[in-house]
Amino acid sequence: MRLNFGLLLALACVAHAHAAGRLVVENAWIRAAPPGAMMLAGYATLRNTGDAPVVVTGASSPDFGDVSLHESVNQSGVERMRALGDIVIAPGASVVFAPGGKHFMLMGARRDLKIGDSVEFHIATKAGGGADARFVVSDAAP
Ligand SMILES: [Cu+2]
Repeated sequence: MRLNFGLLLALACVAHAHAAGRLVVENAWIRAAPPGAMMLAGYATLRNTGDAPVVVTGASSPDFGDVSLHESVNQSGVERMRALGDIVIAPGASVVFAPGGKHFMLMGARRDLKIGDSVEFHIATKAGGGADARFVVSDAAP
C-alpha cells in the first residue's frame, strides 16, 4: 500500500490543532458628546466564539491618546469608576460593556467626533492577535 503523504500531513495537522479563543466584538458604539469633551465612553459586547478562554488586556485607538477599561460602581450612593484588570471570557461567553457598568474610557480625542462617525479600535488579548473593531458614534445603543 502506498503512503498518501497528503493524508498523513492532514492527520498531523489535526493532531497538532489546539484549543484557541476567538474574540468577536459586537454592537460597538461611542456615546456622542459635545465638541471638546474631555472624555468619551465606548460600549460593546465582547464575545468568545472559540474553544479556549480569551483574556482581554486592554484596548487602543488611533483616534484617542488613551483608552482604558473601566467599570462604574456605586459606593454608598456615590458613582465611582475603577480600572478593570484583565478580563477573562470563557468559551461561548460574552462580557457586556454598557452604560452604568463596564465601559471603554476614551481620553485625548485626536479629532471631533459626530454622530455617525466610526472609530477604529484594537482590543488586545493575552494570547496576542486580539480583535479589530469599528465603534460608531451614536446617541443611543445600537
Ligand atoms: Cu471610566
